[in-house]
Amino acid sequence: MNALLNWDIPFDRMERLDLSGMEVQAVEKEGVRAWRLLFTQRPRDRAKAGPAVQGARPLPMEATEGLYRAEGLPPLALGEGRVRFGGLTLSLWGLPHLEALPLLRLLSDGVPYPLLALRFPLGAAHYYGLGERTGGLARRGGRFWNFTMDQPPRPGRDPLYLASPLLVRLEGDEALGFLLDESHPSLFDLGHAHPAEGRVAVASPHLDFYVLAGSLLEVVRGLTLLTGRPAMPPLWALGYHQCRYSYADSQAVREVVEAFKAHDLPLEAVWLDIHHMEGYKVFTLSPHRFPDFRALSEELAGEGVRLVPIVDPGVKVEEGYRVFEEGKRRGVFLLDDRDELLVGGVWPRRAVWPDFSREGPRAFWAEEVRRFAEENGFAGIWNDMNEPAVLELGGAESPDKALPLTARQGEKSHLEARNLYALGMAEATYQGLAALGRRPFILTRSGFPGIQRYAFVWTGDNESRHEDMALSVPMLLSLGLSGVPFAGADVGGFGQDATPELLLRWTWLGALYPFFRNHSALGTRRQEPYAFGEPWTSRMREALRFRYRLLPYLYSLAREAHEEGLPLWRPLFAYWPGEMAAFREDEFLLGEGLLAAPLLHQGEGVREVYLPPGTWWDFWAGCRVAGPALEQALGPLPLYLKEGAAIPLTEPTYPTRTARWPRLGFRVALGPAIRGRVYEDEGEGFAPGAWSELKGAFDGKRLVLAFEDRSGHPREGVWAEVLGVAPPVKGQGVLYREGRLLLDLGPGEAFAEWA
Ligand code: MIG
Repeated sequence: MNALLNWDIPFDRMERLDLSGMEVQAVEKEGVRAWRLLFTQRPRDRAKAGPAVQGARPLPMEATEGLYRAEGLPPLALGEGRVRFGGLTLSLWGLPHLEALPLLRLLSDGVPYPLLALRFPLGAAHYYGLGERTGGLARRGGRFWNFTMDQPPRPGRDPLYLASPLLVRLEGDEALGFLLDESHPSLFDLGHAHPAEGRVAVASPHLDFYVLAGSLLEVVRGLTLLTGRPAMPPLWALGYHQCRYSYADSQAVREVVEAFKAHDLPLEAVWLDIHHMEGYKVFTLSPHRFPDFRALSEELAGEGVRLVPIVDPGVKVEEGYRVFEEGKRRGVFLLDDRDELLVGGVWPRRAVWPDFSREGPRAFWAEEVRRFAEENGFAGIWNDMNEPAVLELGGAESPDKALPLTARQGEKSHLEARNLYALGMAEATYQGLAALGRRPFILTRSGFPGIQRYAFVWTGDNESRHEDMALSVPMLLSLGLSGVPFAGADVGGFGQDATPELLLRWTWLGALYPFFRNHSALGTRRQEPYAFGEPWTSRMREALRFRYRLLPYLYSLAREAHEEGLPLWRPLFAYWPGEMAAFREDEFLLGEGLLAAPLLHQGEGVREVYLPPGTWWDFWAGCRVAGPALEQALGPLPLYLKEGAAIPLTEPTYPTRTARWPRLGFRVALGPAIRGRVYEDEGEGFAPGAWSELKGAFDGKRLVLAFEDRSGHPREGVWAEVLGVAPPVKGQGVLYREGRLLLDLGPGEAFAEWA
């Protein structure tokens, strides 16, 4: 283990620090307001900005006798060695130089306190966030490191690939958001060392901390806007993806594409794992396995199928290999503490790592990405091993598969810059892809707050087990609460052999993942949706087609994430914080209107579903349930619509072309006020799109619906569909068939009346 992570931070040997050195600022970004507390021990850090928060501007504030006020923010009080804000009391602590690990002493410029900490009473609050973690959503009682590490999500493991020093505290219906904007390794201890106390420690000479207040979703939205809005993905990113370690040659890729076609299964992209390269050299293609690459990608493009290659950061050390030679000449690679190239072992054996913390190396990488994608027709890039992970150093295994923390990244040490490695790599990759004039699509394993500006995240090497499928629910919810709305777990499981039952369940759940990709490891049983033959293939097709029906809704939620920073998946307690049962972690809301209760356990045919207060409509059967209630639901994917919700759906067509749906069908759940909306655009590129809106009302007898179409494109039909109602006695634009009421919204309005 890395000495740093294995070190029990000696909280009891810390000294309480006087807060006179603490700088308080009120800041604003895109309408979000927060207090910023900045403690620095080196004058140069006073000008510090970021790494996650960029472009926040100071707000005018008043400070009298330690009381700070700024418009739109609850006041903050600083005094008696404490900071008080919205019911929270923080104190500041420092670990004296001599008490710290030699490594920290070495790398912290001899400041008096190379490790700083905040402490606060946990109170009766719930704690959420901290990104990708195992063990569920609730963080209380645990301790969590922020140190990017190539560690698969297994029970009890921490940290994992992505660092996220971002926490949400929820008490009643009031939330506080905390963002520790420091890339140095940090620890959030939420009642582990002491049951009543929260401790945030960072191995850094400065501590930069943001706090904001609001409802849970306001705070999440605020944290996301502070760290940057999620990029708007192209439509195809939300379709179905097929991956394997590895589809190792042209033949294998063609077979997959043909099988999807033959079985009438939708497919957006085939992913190329490390075997596409020549000798594991990034930005190369094996001439033996892919002799006709351009022809292959053009042929697939004709079928609406894209290719996404893996690009790892480790660059092979080899004379005559352009990326290595050119990179070396331009000084882009990480250096060791003696200023020599840092060489380590990863797939290509001897490799070096670009220093993405600097502008020059990012520009170099962006250029490689642009060329590689352009020449070969790649639609996106998949970044793996970007913690960065190293398998061997100096003939031995490196602790935690990490590079030495003393390695140099320009002015910074790897200790400081490590957690930002994937963020810098994604930024560079984004620039490279953006140069092609399309919306960049990147998938990353590692990250830091802000990663959502550039990339989707997947949760790494899970296994083909029901437990791993179930774990993906709180993991994705937590990523969403931590500002990363676009995420997915490997559907079917990466390691171990999938069974058809597991794959089917996971494919239904995956149909709701913000990112939907089936992936499996070298040597495991094949698990494409057709791999198990009938009747499985047909059942998988149903799940995949459901995903495609849902695309207008998913795409609209993606737009909402982009515009407002709200996650696609939301825990029930975001809306019902006063309900105990809303804290369960095996259900979630997709947007605001659709509640999902996936079947997550082996052999389970029926499950219990908690429905919060209000009226709910079974999405499939159309029956009405009055909440709060515990329902027994049957598979394959229990879903409920909230009263008044109107969810835009379409007919499943693939390959996807544009996010303009000539045929739209809103699934409507009756309620006094009905609201739905759909966002449409080209699904690609940068031309503006439009929100169209459905509004209506139901008073128990009369249902009126109006559709305002702002899309500007021709429609073949816009319908609203209501399940579980009796035939109406009167109406306009209505059709009734087998318990389903259809209202034709083509003319703009329709109504139905019952006696
Ligand atoms: O150590 O590229 O998480 O998705 O297939 C294995 C091979 C390296 C780890 C990734 C996985 C990928 C695999 N990679």
